[in-house]
Formats: sequence, structure tokens, C-alpha cells
Amino acid sequence: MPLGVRRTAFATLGTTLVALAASAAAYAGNGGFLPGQAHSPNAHRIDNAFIVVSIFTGVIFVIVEGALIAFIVKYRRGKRPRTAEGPQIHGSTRLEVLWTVVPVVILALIGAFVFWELPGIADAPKAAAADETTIQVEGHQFYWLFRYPNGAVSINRMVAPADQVVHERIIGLDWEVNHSWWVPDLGGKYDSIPGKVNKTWFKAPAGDYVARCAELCGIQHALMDATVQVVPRAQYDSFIQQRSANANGVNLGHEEFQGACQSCHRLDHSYIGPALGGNPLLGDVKGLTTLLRNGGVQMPAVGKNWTDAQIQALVAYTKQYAKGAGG
Ligand code: HEC
Ligand SMILES: [Cu+2]
Repeated sequence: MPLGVRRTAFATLGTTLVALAASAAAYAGNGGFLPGQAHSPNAHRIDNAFIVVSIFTGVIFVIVEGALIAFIVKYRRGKRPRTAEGPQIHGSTRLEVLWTVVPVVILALIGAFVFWELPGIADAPKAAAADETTIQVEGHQFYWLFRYPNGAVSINRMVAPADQVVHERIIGLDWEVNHSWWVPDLGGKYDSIPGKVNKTWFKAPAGDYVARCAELCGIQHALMDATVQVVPRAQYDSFIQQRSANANGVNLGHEEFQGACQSCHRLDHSYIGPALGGNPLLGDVKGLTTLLRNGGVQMPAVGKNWTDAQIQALVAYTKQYAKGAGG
């Protein structure tokens, strides 16, 4: 290929790749490069830190990549013979001092800013006991389980009261792997680590906030997303009351089946596990209890810490599929 054509092709390819990458990020609809909207006090401070760090790193990126491209063009081989030696340069005290001092100053600035922001991140404001709620967040392969103060349970959907302090108690279970509970709009990312308890909090206006597992935790990690549904206090209260009064109800069972079982099973065809449609275990509380508490040959003990009511709720929903194929 003649040189001119090759160069044009190269430039076109480069520009296209950059454009693609940029538009994909921008099109992501969640802010792209930028954090989502901050809806909880800590989230604002975390966003500020993000923006300050991004400005420095963005400017440095442009300078470094700009210089790289300029040098590639300016010092390209051109018509010089392949064997020609470049000039031999030794030391440049001024440059060396500069590239030592400037990064130190930049790091000091970023560090100072973060330490200035940090004290505001952390503790929840003092609130009357009636205005506080603690919800336990459990990371499981491959779903999120939420336990409310009255024992109610939900899967992959946390319901929380609006405009009040909500404490999150993020635990990891002994037989589990690490997961990471991340609700970008509510700020902070906390690991769910076996044997440890991590605590954080938020206070958010009513709305739905997307949550993700931010720790590669196994084959179905990508399915570990959840919603934090922030609703008026009365609606939250009635949700958890309904759930605990009707603890073994079909609604919870449906959530459990969708969230916990369907990450590996389908009713009518095999997936990661075998097809479940028609399996008599789906209508058998005792049999399922053994399977969920102990696991199978390859199936993890996905319900090891489920209460009896939780397993009954599952069966209340799945028994319709215990006979006959699929559905
Ligand atoms: C991480 C993947 C995974 C999840 C999650 C999972 N299973 Fe399984 N399941 C498997 C695999 C793999 C097998 C087949 C091998 C075995 O028995 O371990 C299986 C087998 C089964 C069987 C057949 C057992 C038999 O001997 O007939 C049933 C029933 C079952 N699972 C029910 C469930 C239910 C109900 C849930 C949700 C509460 C669930 N599974 C969640 C992977 C999974
Ligand atoms: Cu995970």
C-alpha cells in the first residue's frame, strides 16, 4: 500500500475508534463518563471528589496523549534510512526537576481536596429513632437479599423510606464469595465480605435507584443488579408489614424464583442447571429445604440461611411447575 493511503487509513481507524468509544460512553444514558445524579448527602461529596480527580487526570491525559501524537508525527522516520542513529541526549536537569515537582504538587492538591471532603462523608446525621431504619443487605450468588427490621424479606428490590436516614448493614455469608453493593446515585460502594459487617447509610428522595454488584463474583455476576425503591414512609411500612404477615406468600416466592433460581435455571430448557419444569422437588418443601440448605452436586447452597417461611414462600410459587413440562 502506498504510504499516503496507509496513513489516511490509520488516521481514519484511530478517529473512528475514539468516536465509537466516546459515543458509547455518552450514550450509556447514565451520565456516561460522569457519575449519575447524586441523591444522598454522601453521594454529593463523592461526586465532587470524582470531578476534581477527573479534571486533573483529564488534563494530564490530553497533554500526554497530545505530546505522544505530536512526537509520533514530528519524529517519524520519513525518508531517513532505517539504520540512522538519532541524536544521543543525556540529562536535562530542568526537565527532570519539573517532572518530579509537578506530579508531587498535583498529588498533594488531590490529596488535600480529598481529605477536605472526607470528614463530611461517613456518619449519618442524628435522627429520632422513629426516623431511622436499618436494612440488612446480603450478597448471594447471584442475587441480593434484603432483611427488614420486622423480619420481612425481599430479593433484588430494596424498599426504603424516603427522606429518612436508612442504615445499611452489608454482610457477607461464610459460604459465599465477595460481592460489592453499589448504588451509584446514593454514593459509596461497599463490599459484602464473608464474616464481615460493613455499614453505610443514605437519605434519599422518593425514586428508583439502580444498584449493581461491583465485584466479579462468578459466572452470573452480570445478573446481580437490583433496585432501591425509595417510597413514602407509609408505603414502606405497609410493604414490610404485608411481607412479614404473609411471610410465606407467593409474592416473595416469585421474587425468590426470579432472583435466586432463574440466574441458573429455566423451566423448559437446561441452562446452567437442568430444566426445572415438571421437577417434583418444586412442590416439595422438605426436599427443597435439603437442597437449598446444603446445595447439590454443583448447585451452591443458595438458600442456606433462608428461614422456613422463605422456603415455603418459594414452594407456594413453584408448586405450579412441579407437574407437567415447562410453562
Ligand atoms: C449458581 C447456579 C444455581 C442456582 C442459583 C440454583 N441452582 Fe439449582 N441447580 C444448579 C445445578 C448446576 C444443578 C444440577 C447439579 C446439582 O444437582 O448440583 C441444579 C439442580 C437443581 C435441581 C434438581 C435437583 C434434582 O436432583 O432433581 C433443582 C430442583 C434445583 N436445582 C432447584 C433450584 C432452585 C429452586 C433454586 C433457587 C432457589 C436453584 N436451584 C438455584 C445450579 C443452580
Ligand atoms: Cu456479586
